[in-house]
Amino acid sequence: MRIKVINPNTTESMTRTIAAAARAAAAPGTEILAATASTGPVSIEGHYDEAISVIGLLEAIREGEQQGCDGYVIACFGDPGLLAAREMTRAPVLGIAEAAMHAASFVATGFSVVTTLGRTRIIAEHLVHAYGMGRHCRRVRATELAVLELDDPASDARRKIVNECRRALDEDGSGAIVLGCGGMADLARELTAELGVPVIDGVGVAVKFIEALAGLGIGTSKRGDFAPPLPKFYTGRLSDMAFQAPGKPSAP
Ligand code: 2AL
Repeated sequence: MRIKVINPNTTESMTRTIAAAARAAAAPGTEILAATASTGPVSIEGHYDEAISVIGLLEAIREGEQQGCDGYVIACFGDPGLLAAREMTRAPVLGIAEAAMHAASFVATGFSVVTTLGRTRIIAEHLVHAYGMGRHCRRVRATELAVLELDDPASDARRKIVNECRRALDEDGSGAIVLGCGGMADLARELTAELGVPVIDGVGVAVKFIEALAGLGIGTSKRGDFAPPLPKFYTGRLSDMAFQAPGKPSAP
């Protein structure tokens, strides 16, 4: 099985962290293709960043369809472009926020999300509601760390994340923690041991969920809104983003 794990920001070192977490989770027969968005912001910390990052993400999905991928993981906690990506493929596509929240709901009656900036906390709160996770998520907490601080070994990021996780356990009544950034993917196992509760990274669980879905032959429905994008011309700078159904000749 071949799973493509896409970092929608353009920071290669963060893709390496994400790829290592994906490979650590993958079954022996699973090949992980790790990809970095070819265009867009170096970190995704708001709605504007997300909107621009989706172009590189969708290009990586398009390439993945040529690479014979059996599933895709969107490795940014805002799950940017998730629904658009699902239109492009029959393979399952999971975002790390939805995967981590669902996993947390299986192992605790309540969880807290520990994320980066206050503004991304608000985005994560939107996702909690979009995914129907309001009954399970006790609170979304911000560490006020910038995404690229997670990628800087000299930063104080780990200590700040651990402290926020401890506050979540003390104050929120949560039984599990969801790590709210792709750049935190390397912390899940050691923080689980340190804190004594499940600390969940969405990259690892998304890989396992894709293995389960694809292994059972379950793909993205092509009925309704996840049907392939309608054939049409796109104009201007993004004209080459017009969707080409597999096997169809290109437009003149
Ligand atoms: C993210 C993430 O996971 N990667 C990125 O660039 N921004 N989202 C976040 N909440 O920090």
